[in-house]
Amino acid sequence: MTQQEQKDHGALRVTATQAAAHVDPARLLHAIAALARFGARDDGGVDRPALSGRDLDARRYLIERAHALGCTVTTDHCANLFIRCAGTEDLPPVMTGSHADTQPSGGKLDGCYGVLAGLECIEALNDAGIRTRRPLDVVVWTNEEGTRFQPGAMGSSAFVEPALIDRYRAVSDASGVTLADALSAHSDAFPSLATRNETQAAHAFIELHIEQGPQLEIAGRPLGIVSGIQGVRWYAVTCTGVAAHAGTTPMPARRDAMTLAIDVRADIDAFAKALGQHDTRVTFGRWSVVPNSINTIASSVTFTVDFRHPDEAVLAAFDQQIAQCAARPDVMLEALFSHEPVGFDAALLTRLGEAADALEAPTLTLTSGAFHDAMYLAQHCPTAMLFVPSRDGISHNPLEHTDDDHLVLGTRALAHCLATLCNEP
Ligand code: HGY
Ligand code: MN
Ligand code: MN
Repeated sequence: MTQQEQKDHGALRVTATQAAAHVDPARLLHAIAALARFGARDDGGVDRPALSGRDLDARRYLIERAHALGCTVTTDHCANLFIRCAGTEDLPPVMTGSHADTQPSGGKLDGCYGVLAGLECIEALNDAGIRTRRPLDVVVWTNEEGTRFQPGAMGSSAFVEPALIDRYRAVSDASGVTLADALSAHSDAFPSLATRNETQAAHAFIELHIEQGPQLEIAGRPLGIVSGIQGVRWYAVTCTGVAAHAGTTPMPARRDAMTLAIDVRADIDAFAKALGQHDTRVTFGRWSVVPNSINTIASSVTFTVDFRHPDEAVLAAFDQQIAQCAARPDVMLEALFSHEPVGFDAALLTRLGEAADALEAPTLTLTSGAFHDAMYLAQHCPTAMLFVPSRDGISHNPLEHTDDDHLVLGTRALAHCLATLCNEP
């Protein structure tokens, strides 16, 4: 390194350290509690479906907070929110952020923590009087969870592959509301939001998220450097039978859709575990039964399959086997979502490691079991993720919890990394 480069490098580190030091724990924790009020459940969890009224209220809170920070807010064709802290130069932005929609019985942190930590980093930069060269965008990606509208990660995927939006707009939720309806309700709620007109790819995307698993806690490490995300497959299986009276219909005369569904589920469970061995994650999370009456034999049963694995070949074999398994009378298979395993950018992982070192925080390098918007952003620009521990590895559950000092440490590491990236040439 030349003398000047060494001087610049030193100045960058000082700025990054100052940004990290100005993260305000009370302000961060207050924001987490405030956002959790939108869709708060009695059991301490959060139920905030994507683009629901509660989600629009939460977005209003985030937009108001962004404007109070001196940021501009724009949106796009999938209602992603881009909260921009201006840079001193017209350079491609650094992006951070996550999602604000939750599971029906979700926690306060999944996605929300990454959005609020991003806003906290902007506030810390302001408090430290730091103006960065590059703009910093904190993004709220729409419908990451995919529970209201399938597939998941709609906002980030429609950002990197704009043509997807046409298919997405036709998707409807359980009550028949289409994404197109929900998007126009969003435009009606925020008529003055300008459309993002950024043409250049971002300089980098860093997503801070809770691990949602037990690895960091078991290893006793407060920060996780996430090297990649395992692959995912979502399917819906519909089994058809004939509705009939539960009391009068002899067993041999029945065509019970539930009996067929339980049989198909057992086959899928068996080959998923055989294919993926120890790394298999297979879940049959949502069931819908028609007519769903205690004394009528089911005429139709639809259940979902969520399969995850780090190996692309296993995922491809699963696709083949589930198609074979469904090729039988009265069974219909629908593919809902598919993403291959993703590896993150090595240089960004180094930056995250430097941030952790600067904060003297031990780290663990791991692969994410959950998918995240970062899996799509990796197509758009250099991308990486940072994790903090989840107590007992619990998530997608009102008991989801991360210790305050870990939440603060993760935000300080994010601030350090963003300040560095935003001042890179
Ligand atoms: O399902 C997932 O992995 C994410 O939490 N939505
Ligand atoms: Mn998430
Ligand atoms: Mn989630």
